[in-house]
Amino acid sequence: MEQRRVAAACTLCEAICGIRVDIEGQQVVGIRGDPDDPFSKGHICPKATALGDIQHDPDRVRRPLRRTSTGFEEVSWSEALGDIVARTHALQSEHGRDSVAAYVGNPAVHNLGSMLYVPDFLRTLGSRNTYSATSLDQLPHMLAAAQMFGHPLLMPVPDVDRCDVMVILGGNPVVSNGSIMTAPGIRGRLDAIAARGRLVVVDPRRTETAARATEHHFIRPGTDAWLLLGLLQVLLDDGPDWGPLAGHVDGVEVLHQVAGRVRLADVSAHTGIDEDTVRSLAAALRSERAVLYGRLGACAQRSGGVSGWLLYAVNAVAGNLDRPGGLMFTQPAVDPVYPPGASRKPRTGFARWRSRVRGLPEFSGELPTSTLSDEIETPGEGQVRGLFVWSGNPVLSAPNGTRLERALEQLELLVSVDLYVNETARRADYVLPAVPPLGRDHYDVAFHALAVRNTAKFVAAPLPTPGDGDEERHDWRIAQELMERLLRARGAGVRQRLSRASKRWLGPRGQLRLGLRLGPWGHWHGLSGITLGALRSQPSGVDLGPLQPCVLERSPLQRLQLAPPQLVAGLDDLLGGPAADASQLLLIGRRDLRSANSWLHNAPRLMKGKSRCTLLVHPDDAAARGLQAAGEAVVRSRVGEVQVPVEITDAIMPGVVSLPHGWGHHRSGVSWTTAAKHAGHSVNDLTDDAEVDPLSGNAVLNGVPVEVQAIAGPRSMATINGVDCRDQ
Ligand SMILES: Nc1nc2c(c(=O)[nH]1)N[C@H]1C(S)=C(S)[C@@H](COP(=O)(O)OP(=O)(O)OC[C@H]3O[C@@H](n4cnc5c(=O)[nH]c(N)nc54)[C@H](O)[C@@H]3O)O[C@H]1N2
Ligand SMILES: Nc1nc2c(c(=O)[nH]1)N[C@H]1C(S)=C(S)[C@@H](COP(=O)(O)OP(=O)(O)OC[C@H]3O[C@@H](n4cnc5c(=O)[nH]c(N)nc54)[C@H](O)[C@@H]3O)O[C@H]1N2
Ligand code: SF4
Ligand SMILES: [Mo]
Repeated sequence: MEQRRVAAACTLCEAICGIRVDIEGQQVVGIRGDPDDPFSKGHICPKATALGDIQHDPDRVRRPLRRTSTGFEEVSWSEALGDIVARTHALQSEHGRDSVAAYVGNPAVHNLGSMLYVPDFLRTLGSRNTYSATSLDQLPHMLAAAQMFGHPLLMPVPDVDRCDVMVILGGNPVVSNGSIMTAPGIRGRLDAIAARGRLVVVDPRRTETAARATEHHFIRPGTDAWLLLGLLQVLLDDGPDWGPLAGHVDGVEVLHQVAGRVRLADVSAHTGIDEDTVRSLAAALRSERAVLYGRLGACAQRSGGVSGWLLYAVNAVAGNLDRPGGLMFTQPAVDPVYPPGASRKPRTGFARWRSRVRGLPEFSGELPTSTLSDEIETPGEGQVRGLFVWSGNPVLSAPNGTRLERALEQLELLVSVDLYVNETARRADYVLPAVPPLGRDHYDVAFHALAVRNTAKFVAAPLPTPGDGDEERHDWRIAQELMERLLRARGAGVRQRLSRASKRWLGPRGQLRLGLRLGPWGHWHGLSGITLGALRSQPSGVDLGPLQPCVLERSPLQRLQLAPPQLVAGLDDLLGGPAADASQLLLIGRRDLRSANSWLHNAPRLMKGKSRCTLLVHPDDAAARGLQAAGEAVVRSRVGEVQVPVEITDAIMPGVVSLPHGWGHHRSGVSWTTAAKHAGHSVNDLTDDAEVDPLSGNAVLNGVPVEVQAIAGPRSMATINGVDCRDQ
C-alpha cells in the first residue's frame, strides 16, 4: 500500500512539537520528530507516538451514545442533538439560564475548532454556571495578567533562550514540557541555562528539573507568596530598576507598603527557606538577564492568587519585565488577546458576581470548579440541573471528585463531548464523540501566544475527517450545531440566527485566515505578511524571531498596574492566617512524562513498566509511621481516603508526600480498557473542594493536609470510599 509522510503538530501538551506522520492507507504506521520545524527542531517526547494509538483506539467512542436503563446505546446525531437541545431549552425555560452549566476541560485549549467555537456556544447557553480547568490551574496567572496588564491572556513568558539566571517556582518543565512557556525541547534549553549561568528550582520535591539545576531549595507547600514577599522586600530595599518601563508603572508606593508588612524571619519560618537564601535569590534576580518563573505548584495552592500577582511584580521590580532575558510578552500571528473586531478595552473584570452557594468570585465569566458540586446539590433558584462537559474529566481532575461523581447522578441532563467514555462521561445521558487530534487541522491559537519565540504553524489534518456523517464530528461543528438549534428552540430572530450561522460558513480555516490577516504579522507587513496560504506552503512552521519588548504596545492599559487593589486585598488573608503546623503532613501533586492529566492511560505503549501512581514519602516520615518500601499505605484527608503503594525517597521534603493526579480508572462503565488495567487511585479523592485560594477561588491541589498510615500484613483489598479499586 502506498505510504505518505505528512508534517503535523503534536497537540498533547503545550510544547506543540512538529512531527512527521507516516500513513499507509488510513493507518498511522509511524510518528517521529520533524527536524525541519524551526521551533522544535525534531524534538518530541514519548507521548507523540500515542497520537496514532488514539486515532485507532477501538475503545474510542465513534457514534453518539445515549444512556438507557442497561447502559449506552448508539443513536443518530440528529436524535442526540435534538433531544439534548429540547431538554436544555426546557430546563432553562423553567428554571432560568443558570440551571444548565458547562465545564470545559483542558484539551479544548489544544484544539483550534474548540478555541474558536465553544465560547460562542457558552455565550448562547448564557449561564453564569460556567466552569473550566482554568480554576484548577492557571487562574491566578490570568487574574494577575488581567489586572496588571489589562487582559487575562497577556501572560508573560520567560525568555529561556536568553536568560542567564532562571528561578523556577513550582514548575517541573522537564516532565511537563513547560507550561505558560511553550518551548519544545525545554530540557536542552534549561541545560543551556545551567551551563551558562544559574538555574534554581524551588520545589517541595527534588524534581527531574531540580536534578538538572545548579541549585534546589525545598519550600513548604502553600507558602510561595511568603517567599515572594521576601524577595520583593530585598529587591525594593536595593531600589528598583525600571528600564524602559520607568514612568509607565503605577503602584510602586503600595508595593513598598506591602513589602514592609513582613519580616524575613517570618518568611523563613513559613517557607522553610533561610534568610540568606532569600537574599541570594533576590541578588540573582538582579542580574542583567534573569527571570523568575512560577507555575502550577505556585498557583494551585492556598496562596496562589497572591503568588500569581507577586511573581509578575517581583520580575518588574528586579527590572526583568519586558526585557530580553527576562519575562516577556509574545506577538502571536493570530492574536487571542485582540481577535479580529475585538476592542482594545481593558479586560480586568473580577468578582463582578459571585457563586450562589459559597459566594466565590467570578473571573472571566467563570466560577471556580471547586464549587460545582455545591451548585448541583444545593436546592433553590439557580440550582444546576443540567451540565455539558466538554473535553473534561472533572471526576478525576477536580477536588473531591467522589463528591462530584455523586452530585452528577442528581442531574436531569449530563452531556459529555469527548473521545472516550471517561470517569465523568460514564454518568452522562449522552456522549457525543469528537474527532481525535490527527483528524483535525491545527493552528495553535493559545500556545503560539505563550511561546518563548514568535512562531506560526498551520497543519492540515493528516487524516482528514469530514465529520458530517454518522461518526465523530469536529468539536467546532458540535458546538455550532448545538448553538444554532438552541437559538431555534428559543425562537431567536432571523438576524441573530444568521449572524451566529455565519461562522459555520467560515469554518475554522476561514476564521484563521481572517485572524492571520488582521493579526500583528498580517497585512501590516504588506506582501510579506503572513497568510494561511503562506503557512500552508511551509508546513513545518515559520520562525518570527525572538520575543521583543512590547508590553506598552500590547497592553490596553495606559499604565501597568503593579499593585491592583483587588489583589493587594488578598494579603490580609495570607498574613492573618495561622502559622503552619509543622507536624501536619502535606500532600502535593506530581506529573510523569507519559501521562497527560487523566486521559493518556489507554495507550498500551505508554503503560509499560511499574505503577506510576505511588505515594512519595521522606525516610523520616516513613520511619515515624512504620511505612515499608514497596508496602502500601492508607492516605486520609478531610474528604476521603485512598490506599496506595509507597515509595520512600529523600527527594521529597520531610513533612510532605506526593501523589500524581489523573488516576483512578477502576470505575465501571468507562470505555478505557487498558487504563482500567493500571487503574491507580485518584488524588482528587483526597483534595478538598471546601478549600480554595481565598483571593482567586482557584482550587487547592497542593498542600492538602493528610494522615498516612501503614497497612500491616500482606497487600489487602483496596477500597476507596467503599469502592473496590485495587490496581488490577
Ligand atoms: N490533584 C490535582 N488535580 C489536577 C491537577 C494537579 O496538578 N493535581 N492538574 C489540573 C490541571 S492543570 C488541569 S489542566 C486539569 C485537567 O482536567 P480536565 O481538563 O478536566 O481533564 P483531562 O484529564 O485533561 O481530560 C480531558 C478529556 O478530554 C478528552 N479529549 C481529549 N481531546 C479531546 C478533543 O479534542 N475533543 C474532545 N471533545 N475531547 C477530548 C479526553 O478523552 C479526556 O476524557 O486537571 C487538574 N487537576
Ligand atoms: N507529562 C505531562 N505533561 C503535562 C501534563 C501532564 O499531565 N503530564 N499536564 C499539562 C498541564 S494541563 C499543565 S497545567 C502543565 C503543568 O506544568 P507544571 O507547572 O510544570 O506542573 P507540574 O509538573 O505539576 O509541576 C508543579 C511542581 O510544583 C511543585 N509543587 C507542589 N506544591 C508546591 C508549592 O506549594 N510550592 C512550590 N514552589 N512548588 C510546589 C511540584 O512538586 C511540582 O514539581 O503540564 C502540562 N504537561
Ligand atoms: S513534548 Fe511530547 S506531548 Fe508535548 S507536544 Fe512535544 S511530543 Fe507532544
Ligand atoms: Mo493544566
